[in-house]
Amino acid sequence: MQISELQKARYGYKPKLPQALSGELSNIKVELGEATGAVSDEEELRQIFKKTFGKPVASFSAGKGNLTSKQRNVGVILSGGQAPGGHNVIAGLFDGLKKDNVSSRLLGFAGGPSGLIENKFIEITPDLINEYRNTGGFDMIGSGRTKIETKEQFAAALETANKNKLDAVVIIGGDDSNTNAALLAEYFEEHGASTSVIGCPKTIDGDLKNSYIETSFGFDTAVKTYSELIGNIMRDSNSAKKYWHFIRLMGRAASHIALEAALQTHPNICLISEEIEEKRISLSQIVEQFALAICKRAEKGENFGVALIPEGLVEFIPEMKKLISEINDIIAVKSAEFAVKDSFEAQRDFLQKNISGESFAVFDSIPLEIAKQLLFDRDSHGNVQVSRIETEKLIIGMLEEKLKKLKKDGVYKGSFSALGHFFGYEGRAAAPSNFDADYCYSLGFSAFVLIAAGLTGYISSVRGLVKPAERWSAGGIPLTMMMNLEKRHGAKKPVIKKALVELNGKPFKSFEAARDKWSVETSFVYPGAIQYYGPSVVCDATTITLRLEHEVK
Ligand code: FBP
Repeated sequence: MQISELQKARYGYKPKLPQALSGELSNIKVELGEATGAVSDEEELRQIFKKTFGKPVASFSAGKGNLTSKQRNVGVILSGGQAPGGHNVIAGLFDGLKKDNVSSRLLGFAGGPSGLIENKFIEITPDLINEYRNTGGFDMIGSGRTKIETKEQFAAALETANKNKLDAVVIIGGDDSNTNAALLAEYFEEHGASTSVIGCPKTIDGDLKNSYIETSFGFDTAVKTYSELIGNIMRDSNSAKKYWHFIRLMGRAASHIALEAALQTHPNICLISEEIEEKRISLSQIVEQFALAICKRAEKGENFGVALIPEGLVEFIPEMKKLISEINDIIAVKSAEFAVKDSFEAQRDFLQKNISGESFAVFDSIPLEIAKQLLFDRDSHGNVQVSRIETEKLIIGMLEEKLKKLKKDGVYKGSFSALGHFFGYEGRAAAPSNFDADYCYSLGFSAFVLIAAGLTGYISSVRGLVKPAERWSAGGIPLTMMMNLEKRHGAKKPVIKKALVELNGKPFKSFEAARDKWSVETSFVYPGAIQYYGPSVVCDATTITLRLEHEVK
């Protein structure tokens, strides 16, 4: 592998740790608080998690230490989509383990949770970890979306843990993977295993957050990368003054990425899926909103602009949501029958017979390419893969029709040339910002401290993130504390509650207050590339979302 000069320089970056974790291990004191509850459905959850429900919140401080020091074998798993900083979580965990006992071993399970089930791993050595410090991607050990759900899979995971004499398994993942971590912790306890399970909050989508998890790692870097690209497009658009750019941004369900990118760059339009759902705005109303802004700008002679569209939008537009849910259900129930429909026409006939007339009319009204994308393979949870649905093209197509009509009616006199973009994968594996490099390293180190404190069923929690890293506070919270019951495939299941954009939260309110101005005036901001070296105010800044949600005035 050829290594760039920047990457070589980044190998030398020393991630910052909260003060409580930066001294001798013998000076780390773990304190346990009161017993905890859950988001809701406490009684049912208590029955499901008989051994692990209700544990106390753990916090770390500098003082007379109470960690157990010994040689340990620990396994680590990267689960789900890539997020910048994953390698630093592993580095923090590795350094904690080795600082305690150089003979401790860290096994990286290959390709996600399936590595644990199939006992496939590589041992993480000092040379290997040094090659990946402060780098993006998950390529050191790979990732995957396998869910540990069958009895056989749980038993195989236990067998791997026993065979390798694992003291702990650390699962680095999003809401689903951490739900899985909670179930695994319970299973290990139930079977008298001496392996603990610790989670770490990962996902660029930013939807794994609550009062103890201020942000998931990777969000900061991914959104800064997208904002740089959006800013570049804005500058191009403002130079040539001839294109409207429609940019779809990743975020499978929540619109946190689109909202933060809007706060960073001030686009003419940014849709927020949660608002579309709450106000029950239809697809044609969305197109009307777009057309209005385009007409107003055209009146000022500005036939260009930039619009941001969250990836998950289609599932939040009421009529599309209904259509997708009916398609998901019928494909799940009649999977064998659907699988043999080998042409779009055959699939369309199948839908006509099996979904409501209302939803079929919606299906038939959308452009053919998009209709085909709605029928692509489902993910492992039976959901449509929104990253493969080109919503920006859907909106551009409908807008072209609408503007043609408005022109005919003499309402619109401008010219409309549109370009579509999708920013997703290019931000997920970016080299972590200083914030993510520090945050991830601290999360990994905290995971080690939770293990050394003999805890299981916890997620690593680092807080106070708008302060300098040295003043962050670290600890762990019980995974069950973030849970409730939700309906999945017809049955109620314990899950970690997804944090969507709150319409009364400060980030949305701040966007709402500015968006009318942005829609007509050219108010673009060009954030530029992530800076690793230079003044702290530039290099260590967090996201605007974090600042608005947590900054103490
Ligand atoms: P995680 O929730 O696993 O972090 O992944 C999120 C995400 O990056 C979404 O933004 C996107 O919709 C999805 O992954 C794409 O999935 P895949 O990697 O399977 O194409």
